[in-house]
Amino acid sequence: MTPNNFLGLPDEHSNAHSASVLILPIPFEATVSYGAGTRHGPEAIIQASQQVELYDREFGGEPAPGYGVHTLPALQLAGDPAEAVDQIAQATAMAARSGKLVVGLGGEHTISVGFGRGVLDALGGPLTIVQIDAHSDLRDEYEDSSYSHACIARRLLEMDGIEQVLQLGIRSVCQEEVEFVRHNPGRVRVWYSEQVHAGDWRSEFIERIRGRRVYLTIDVDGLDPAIVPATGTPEPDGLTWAETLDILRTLTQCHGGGA
Ligand SMILES: [Mn+2]
Repeated sequence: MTPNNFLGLPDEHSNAHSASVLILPIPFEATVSYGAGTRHGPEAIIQASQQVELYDREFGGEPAPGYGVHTLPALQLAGDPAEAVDQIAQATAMAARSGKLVVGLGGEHTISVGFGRGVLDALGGPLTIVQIDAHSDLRDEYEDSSYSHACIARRLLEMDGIEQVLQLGIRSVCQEEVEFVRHNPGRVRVWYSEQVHAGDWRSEFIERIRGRRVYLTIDVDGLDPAIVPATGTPEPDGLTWAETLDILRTLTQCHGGGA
């Protein structure tokens, strides 16, 4: 029987002691505004991961068993977003203090506020956020909640130690967000989807991440809904799979460490 962990790895490649990657399932759902089901996300990703070939054509081998990937127990979260964000921050900080690479699986995008705070608590700043998303998430408040999934980049930018947020694949913004970006050019940089399609992001992106520690957050709606239809807030003209991999490759080749 396949072990029920990320990628379905046997104990020798998935025990907490020797693994160099930790998967933290964060099944949070409290502020979704349209389609629902984010609380089932982590378990669905783990189930699907067990169908993936371990052989990676790009690396010419099986990198995951080599690194060792340990799946932590799913967090049991409070329904109140502020309380849940505190719990996520504590669990992330504990995982990040191990020195291993920590990957959080959501859950709605609000989890990134707790995850970012946890990374800062464990490792300190300065930290750059790279956000792949259809939405800027820069509202101060949405549907009476400052912890809404629509506000996560704004909450992250308020934390001491968050140097800048770099957003790629954005298609949907409001007036308030456009003005916020215009007034904070040093701390927020947006590359809209058409700019990524045109290759218009690379040089400045590299310039902004070179040597910096990075927390990468991926909202699945950043990719085109033809690739990831199972999102609560689909927007047309998203990033292709190849563009997304190009961004991830560029990031891993240029940054200076992170989560
Ligand atoms: Mn989004």
